[in-house]
Formats: sequence, structure tokens, C-alpha cells
Amino acid sequence: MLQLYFFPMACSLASRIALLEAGIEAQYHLAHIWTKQVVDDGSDFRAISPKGAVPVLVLENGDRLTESAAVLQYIADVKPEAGLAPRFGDPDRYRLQEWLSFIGAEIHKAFLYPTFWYKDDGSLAKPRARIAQTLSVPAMHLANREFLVGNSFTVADAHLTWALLLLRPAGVDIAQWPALSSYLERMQARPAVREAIATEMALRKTMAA
Ligand SMILES: N[C@@H](CCC(=O)N[C@@H](CS)C(=O)NCC(=O)O)C(=O)O
Repeated sequence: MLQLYFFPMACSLASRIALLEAGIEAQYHLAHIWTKQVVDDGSDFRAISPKGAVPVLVLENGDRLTESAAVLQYIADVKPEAGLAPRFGDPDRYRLQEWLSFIGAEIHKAFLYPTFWYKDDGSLAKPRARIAQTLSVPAMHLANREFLVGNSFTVADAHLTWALLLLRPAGVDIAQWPALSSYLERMQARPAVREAIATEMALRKTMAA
């Protein structure tokens, strides 16, 4: 069985969404991204992945895969009939990779990561100034499309849904991009997305308590 190391509402949420959308049963292990402990057994998360970052997907053969873009595509390819990624050779597969890279690099690492991990000593001014321009790209793309790639939900939508959810706590009001707000509403109406968020929000609350 696949196993996912995750932290509630971190970028690993996209992988949980993808597993649920695909109907793939998996084991979930909470890895604390600040303490670097695996909560199940108190072991060192860096022994699972030296990166100390989620997501980590443990494959059926025991190999470990990191990086959301790779993990999400792996999950999609385990269940191709779920249609979570265009098949290799389809030009849309590169569109999918284009979006996964953009979300991972330009939204996550360029903005969300420093916002949540770095002290705001003025160094966040530049990422803050740039995020509106960055978000206008998916906003324009989604103005007359339901999904990022093709005509159905893909793992790129799982990734963007997570990123959009985190923008509010990061201080960005996505209401200024109606296409993004209505996209997020549509995505949140999906049973798998709802279930993933409810599970992780409940865990998050227990952790805060
Ligand atoms: N490039 C990686 C980034 C993974 C990442 O930064 N994960 C965060 C949570 S959203 C994390 O676990 N950070 C812990 C750390 O950087 O020490 C990916 O896309 O999967």
C-alpha cells in the first residue's frame, strides 16, 4: 500500500486530494515539519527523507519519492483511469508539468514558503509585491476554463487548490481575482477535496490545542 508522509494543510494536502480523487487507499503518517519528528512513533523524519519536508510518498516497493510535482504525477499514473493526468505523449502532459512547476516554484517557494517560514524583517516586501502579478497568470487562464488542464480535474488542480487555500492565512485576499475565487469554490465542492480538507483541518486543531 502507498504511504504518504504529510503535515496538515501543508503542500502534502495536494497529494492527499489526489489519492482520494483516484480512490487509492493509502497509509498516512503525520510528520512534524518543525520538530522533524514522525508523530506515529517519535522517530526522526529526516531518516525517511533527508529533505525533512513533506510530501514523501513511500511506494509499494519501499522506494521513497519526494517533490509534489513528482509525487502527484506518480499518484495519477497509479490509476490512469481516474484521469488525474494526461497520458505521456499527450501534449497536455507538458501543460500539466508546466502548471505543477509554476505552482511549486512561483507560488509556493517564491511566496508561501517565505511567508510562513521567515521572520518578516522587511525581506518579504518583494515576494509580497510580486504575488499579485504571479496570481494574475492562473486567474487569466481560468477566466473561461473550469480546470487548469483539459476539461477535467487533474493533479495540477489539486496543487493549485492547496496553494489558493493558503493564500488567505498568508494575507492575500483572492476575492480580487473572481476567476480564482470561483475556481476555489468549485474545487472545494468536490467530495475528495472536502474530505481531505476536513481531515487535515481537524488534525490541525488537535495539534494547536
Ligand atoms: N519542493 C517541495 C517543497 C516541499 C516543502 O517545502 N514542504 C514544506 C511544507 S509545505 C515542508 O515540509 N517544509 C519543511 C522544511 O522545509 O523544513 C515540493 O514541492 O514538494
